[in-house]
Amino acid sequence: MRKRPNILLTGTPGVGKTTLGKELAQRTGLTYVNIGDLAQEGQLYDGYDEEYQCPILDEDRVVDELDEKMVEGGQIVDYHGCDLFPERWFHIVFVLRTDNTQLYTRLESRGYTGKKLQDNVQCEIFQTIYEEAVEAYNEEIVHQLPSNTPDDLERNLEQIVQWTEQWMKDHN
Ligand code: DAT
Repeated sequence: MRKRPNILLTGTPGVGKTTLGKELAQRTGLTYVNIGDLAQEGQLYDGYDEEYQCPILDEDRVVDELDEKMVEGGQIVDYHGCDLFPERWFHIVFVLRTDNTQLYTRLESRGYTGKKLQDNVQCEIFQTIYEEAVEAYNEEIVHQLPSNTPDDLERNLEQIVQWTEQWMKDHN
């Protein structure tokens, strides 16, 4: 069977991971995996976070659930965190970045308010997820992508499609 790469799309909520990931799956034939949806379907939770009013992910069960697919390859994983996954899973990691004002508007229209809204915008300002990514993976495979406009989206898609095609040529 042809070898295919695993790609991690990460970044603060609202930066555009889902939008990019789904379109990328269409264009490459790789499989899009949304960790939030996977956790919900399998109820892969371990308690409830009262402060943020959301269930807490059972990270070990998420990793167990996905491991077989990841070993096979060809997965595009979307999650707003990255240090819970085994380093060996990913061939490349993209951290999407969005300007603060833009992100604020996107999260507000998603219904985020108060502390949840502020903390998420602050997470982007402090580049928390980017730092998490360079700690968790070889810095050489971690790339930041601007994700502010539809032009950014198109450029990111083209770049990742090209990278994927090259990876498949090199590994098959
Ligand atoms: P995430 O999956 O990171 O939470 P999303 O894909 O749901 O983000 O996108 C959040 C919102 O922003 C959604 O309304 C689509 C919009 N969006 C995503 N990428 C964009 C881009 N490059 N330019 C403009 N809007 C974008």
